[in-house]
Amino acid sequence: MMTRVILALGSNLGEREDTLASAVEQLVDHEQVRLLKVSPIVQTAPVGGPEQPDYLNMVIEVETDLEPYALLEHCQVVEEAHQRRRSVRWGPRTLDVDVITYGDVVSKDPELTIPHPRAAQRAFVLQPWAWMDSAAVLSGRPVAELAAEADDLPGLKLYEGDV
Ligand code: A4P
Ligand code: MG
Repeated sequence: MMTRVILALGSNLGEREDTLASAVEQLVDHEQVRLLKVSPIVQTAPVGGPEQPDYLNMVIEVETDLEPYALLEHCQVVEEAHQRRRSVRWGPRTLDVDVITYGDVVSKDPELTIPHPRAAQRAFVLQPWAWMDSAAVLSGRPVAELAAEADDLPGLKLYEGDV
């Protein structure tokens, strides 16, 4: 049985746009993962953590029959393939891949909390998601409405490439 999943990607070090493109490619280059939708890329001011560069963020929707923990592990393999180093919490990174939703599954496990515990407050996840799917709902609320209420919305703009 295939489940629909939202994955969020973020990068604020290195060749951010290339990293996102290559990460999406690697995430869906798996027999058990199929790409359904891709959001626009947004440039976002960092939320939390130390002073750090702006992020590029995006989300994708995939369909998978990987179990949630196997999917998380796959995401972490892709992070590691992009020189992700875990040092400071909320610190700068070449690539972060978060599982935002996994079907209707709700899990409070700190190893894998679903829906992602901070997604409902973060425009850097919600706005690209709403642009990708205007009918999207998170925990019973329209994603577009949640995005409009998020504190970090003013720091977000559509990314149209470095000129
Ligand atoms: N984990 C639990 N639930 C999940 C989930 N749903 N998806 C665990 C992914 N991982 C989940 O993550 C730490 C642990 O969370 C993992 O071992 C996993 O088992 P991490 O990626 O190692 O560390 P992190 O990303 O620094 O921590 P965290 O708490 O996930 O950070 P956030 O909340 O994701 O914030 N500002 C902008 N503009 N754009 C960003 O993308 N990202 C962050 C990271 C902060 N500020 C940002 C952005
Ligand atoms: Mg993370």
